Amino acid sequence: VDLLRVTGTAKGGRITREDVVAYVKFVLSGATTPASGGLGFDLPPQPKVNFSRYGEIDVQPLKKIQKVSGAYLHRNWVSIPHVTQNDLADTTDIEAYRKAVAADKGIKLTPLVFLIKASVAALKKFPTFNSSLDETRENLVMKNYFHIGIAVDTPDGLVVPVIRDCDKKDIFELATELSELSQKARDGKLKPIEMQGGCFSISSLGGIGGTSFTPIINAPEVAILGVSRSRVEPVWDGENFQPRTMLPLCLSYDHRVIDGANGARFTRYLAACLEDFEGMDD
Ligand code: CAO
Repeated sequence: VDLLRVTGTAKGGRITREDVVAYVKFVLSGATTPASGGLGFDLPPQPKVNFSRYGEIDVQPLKKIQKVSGAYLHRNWVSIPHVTQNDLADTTDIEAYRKAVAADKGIKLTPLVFLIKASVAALKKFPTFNSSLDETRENLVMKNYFHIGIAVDTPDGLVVPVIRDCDKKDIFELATELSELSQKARDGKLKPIEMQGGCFSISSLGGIGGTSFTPIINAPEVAILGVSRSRVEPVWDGENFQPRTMLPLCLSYDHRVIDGANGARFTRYLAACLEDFEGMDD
């Protein structure tokens, strides 16, 4: 077995005996073949380049989190057929509500907590999005719980803590937990269990900017919601242009499990939940 082809699941990406056995079973199942010319990604090796020949350089080792998460991101990107569905949600009413809550109660809510609630509502309406392919790839494991992973940018790299049972928490509880978990993530104090068991992930770059992007699915989940920065746009209401706050949604889904029509339906439903957030039924 060429160990370069085996993904290690132990601490620090180390390859265990079980990883090798699983790899051999996978190849023997005929799911793919490492043979040249097949789909085994028999690519030329990364070239060794002496960059200092062209100018001054510094070499910085990758951080531990980058090395571990990089291997998984790479695996997920090449092994899952991603499709990204884009839509816009009108969050004008949410913005007004956020401002009112901040003024009345002094509590700061970001759009993310509403996105968590809307995601739970959409996962309930479209249960296939709350599933995982099992290791045989012949069964879907449907989940009756709603744990949402949130991508958090830390000085050491990307981590995804999981907020459990989001269906049982209101937006204020979610805001408190989100702030505690993201602080723990930035302090490097998350325990492994706090990053496990997610059903669906949200990657919000709205606090930074951008109009859309393609988030990478966090396997074994089958979909992830990317969120870009909302902005006020003129929206035609049939008679006039109205200034409305529009939030860009970018849903990547696993096309082996979810077809395009349901990808569009899920995203539209999620947007509709945000547009009518007070009537949101989760
Ligand atoms: N549109 C417009 N404004 C937004 C917004 C959006 N979609 N999302 C957040 N904002 C605003 C917030 O309201 C806040 O504004 P104020 O300070 O004026 O109230 C500001 O942007 C900063 O928000 P935040 O980023 O601190 O908070 P959050 O709850 O939106 O996100 C967290 C929390 C932890 C997810 C975020 O800090 C983070 O780490 N994001 C990066 C995630 C990431 O790296 N994803 C990529 C993964 S793939 O490589």
